[in-house]
Amino acid sequence: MPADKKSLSLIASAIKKHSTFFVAGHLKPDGDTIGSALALGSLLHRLGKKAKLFSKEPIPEYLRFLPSIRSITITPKVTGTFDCAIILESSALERMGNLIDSTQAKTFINIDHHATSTNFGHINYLDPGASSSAEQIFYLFKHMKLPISRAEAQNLYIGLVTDTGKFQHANTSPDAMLMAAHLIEAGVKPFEIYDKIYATKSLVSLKLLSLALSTLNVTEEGTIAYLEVTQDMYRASGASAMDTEDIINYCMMMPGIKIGILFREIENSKNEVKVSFRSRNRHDVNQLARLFGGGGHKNAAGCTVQGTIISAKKQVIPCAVKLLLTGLAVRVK
Ligand SMILES: [Mn+2]
Repeated sequence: MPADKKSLSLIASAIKKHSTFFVAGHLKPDGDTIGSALALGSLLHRLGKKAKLFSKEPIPEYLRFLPSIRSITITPKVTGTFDCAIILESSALERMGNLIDSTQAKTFINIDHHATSTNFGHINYLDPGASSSAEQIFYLFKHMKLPISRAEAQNLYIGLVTDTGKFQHANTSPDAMLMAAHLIEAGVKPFEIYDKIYATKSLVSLKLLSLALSTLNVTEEGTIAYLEVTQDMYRASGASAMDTEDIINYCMMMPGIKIGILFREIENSKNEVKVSFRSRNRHDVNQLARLFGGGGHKNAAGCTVQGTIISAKKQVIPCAVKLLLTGLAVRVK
């Protein structure tokens, strides 16, 4: 077990010592934040603790099948005080949505596997080498010598499988795979989880995807792929803007593609185009999006461009070509 034994011992003694607990993960909750919170909540309940789980933002549809999902209270603000607050994968209290402030718990425990984590807690269990916060909670179970129930294993597995991109991302370590083996032994059925999380597309969203893919194109050098979604496609498929989320990822499925771009007409205007970017490695599409008044992260960003899709393409694609050639995001006339 590679985990940081010192932090785990501190957490275990804090859990033993205290009786009321606040547990929450980050805004825009994902499989890892929710799965880890549920497994941790269950650990605390089994030890006879009063633990309350919170999220500022609603649970995404694909996670609502989880058996104990209703134990998470969705609320903009939590009142009252707790002996101990355990915050999962949040770089600071703001990332958790400031559900409570630093006066509302005696002890703050910060559990995070991101490189961006900071030491805001009284106890900080930070492990950028862990695949997921679920992996960290898994080590807490092991450290406290608690056998993992089937429901707990399922929640931890959701965190592991979603954060590793179904065991495909760079964080898929030998330890992550060993953890998966333990969870399967504890009763997880990977094919059931796959169906619940990934076999969830609607017919209309797949019809929209087929229309969008028919516009897929690459630039001459074969390094930029782009496609579009128009109002006509929404009408023909019956889908809506909500169904466009994954479409851009298809750009990145071809070898040699460094930047992917989705041009999307806004549902009620033909004169405004949402542009989403994806990129690989050092190619910084955040800079590209900022050229057009948008932003995001190095490898995923977006902006809105006035005009038609044709004019948006004329403005944006040459800038993307230039970025790849020079590393600079500049307007190209
Ligand atoms: Mn995570």
